[in-house]
Amino acid sequence: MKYLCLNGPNLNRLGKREPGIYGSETLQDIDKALQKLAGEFGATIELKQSNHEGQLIDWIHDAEDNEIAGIVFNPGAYTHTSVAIRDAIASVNVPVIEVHISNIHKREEFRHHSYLAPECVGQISGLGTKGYQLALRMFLEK
Ligand code: CA2
Repeated sequence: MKYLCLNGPNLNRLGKREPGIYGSETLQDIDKALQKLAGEFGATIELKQSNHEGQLIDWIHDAEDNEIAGIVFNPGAYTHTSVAIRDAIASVNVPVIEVHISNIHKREEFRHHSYLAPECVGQISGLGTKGYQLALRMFLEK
C-alpha cells in the first residue's frame, strides 16, 4: 500500500523557529520516522511540502490517480482558511487524516476552526510530531 504525507505552508521551517510551539524536529526527521513505520508494515509513504494552495490541491487529486491508500495531512494555516482544499478532499476517494503538531484548540480563536475536518476521517492535534506517526499507524492497522 502507498501512503502520502502532505504538509502545507511554512512547515518547511520546522525545527528552525518556534521550538516552544512546534518542537525541534524537522520535516526530514518526521519523514524518517514515517519511512521506518511504513517499512515495518511493508508499505511506502512519500512526504511532500508546499507553500502553495494550488499545489496541495493538485497533489490531493493526483493521490486518487496514483492509488494512494491514505493521506496524512498537516495543512498548516490553510486549515483555517481554505474552502478550496476542503473541496479537493471531498472530490477524491482517498481518506485523509488531519494532523496538527500543536493543539489548535488551545491557541488563538482563529485556529479553533478547521474548514477541512468535516471531510477528513479524523483530526489529531497537540500530540507533537508523533501525531504524524499515529495517523499513519491508524491507516496501516486498518
Ligand atoms: O500545529 C500545527 O501543526 C499547525 O498546522 C501549524 C501551522 C498553523 O498555522 C496551524 O494553526 C497549526 C503553522 C505552521 C508553521 O510552522 C512553523 C514552523 C517553524 C517556525 C514557524 C512556523
